[in-house]
Amino acid sequence: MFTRKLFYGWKDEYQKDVRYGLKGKKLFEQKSKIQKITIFESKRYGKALLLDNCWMTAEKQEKQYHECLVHPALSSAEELNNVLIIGGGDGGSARECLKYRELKQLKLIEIDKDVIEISRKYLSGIGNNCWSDPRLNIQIDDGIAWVKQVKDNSFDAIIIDGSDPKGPAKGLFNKEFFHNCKRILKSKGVFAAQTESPEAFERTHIESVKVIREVFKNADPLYGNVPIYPSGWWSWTFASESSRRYLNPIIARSNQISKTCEFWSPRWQKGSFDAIPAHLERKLKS
Ligand code: SPD
Repeated sequence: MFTRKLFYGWKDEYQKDVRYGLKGKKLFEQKSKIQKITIFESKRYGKALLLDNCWMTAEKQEKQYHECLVHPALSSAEELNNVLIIGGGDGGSARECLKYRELKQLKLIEIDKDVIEISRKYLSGIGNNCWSDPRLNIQIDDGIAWVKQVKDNSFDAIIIDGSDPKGPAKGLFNKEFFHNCKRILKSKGVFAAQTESPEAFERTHIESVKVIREVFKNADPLYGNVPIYPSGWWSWTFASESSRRYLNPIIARSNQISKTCEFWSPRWQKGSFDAIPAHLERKLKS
């Protein structure tokens, strides 16, 4: 009786003998063709989205994730004519991309149409105006298969905003997929991917960065905090063929964008690329 009362109202993600939870109430749950989709209203971080019981995003901390995934890439790519997002059905990455006035076309490939519909209904503040922006073109498709048939040198930046490497997102972490991304990215373009927690999923993180480094001439991880994700410590990895251009935001662009951000700024980015813990630096070299 006591235990039931104590745990009532909590939603937890379980990973390796640790649980990461928020208090609140479930608003909606549905099984789509692809996965279980849950909307949970948390007391601390507002409405949140879970896929197969794993936290994906929450209204009051999504900027910590989306700004840090998108801006190192879009502030430094040579041009922004054509940008691609794989995943990102909640609209947060699209919203950040569409802040760039010079961006002409944004293609979003999402495997699960229900994630988009449910996010638009329950998490409308995350996608915000992105859904009605004429530059956004949405296609419901499996991004892993879709990239295989895209022509070489098609995109100026590619953002991989998928979920964790299991189920439908497993192939977003493999070498063949990264090779296709490199092939369809222009040589002065920038690739960005979420690469999991260096604490809760250290092995996956290290392996993902290493594989991206085997494929691209230049690639570096960036570390930040997303409190609802396992351990709260998260990573994104940026890559480019021409140089480590993602380290250097183009000033005219970053001045315009950083004013709109809560977390990302060129200064934050510089410090965070530099703040790589010693043990991770060693493991990434070995
Ligand atoms: N463990 C959660 C990893 C989720 C990364 N993508 C989230 C999608 C947010 N747009």
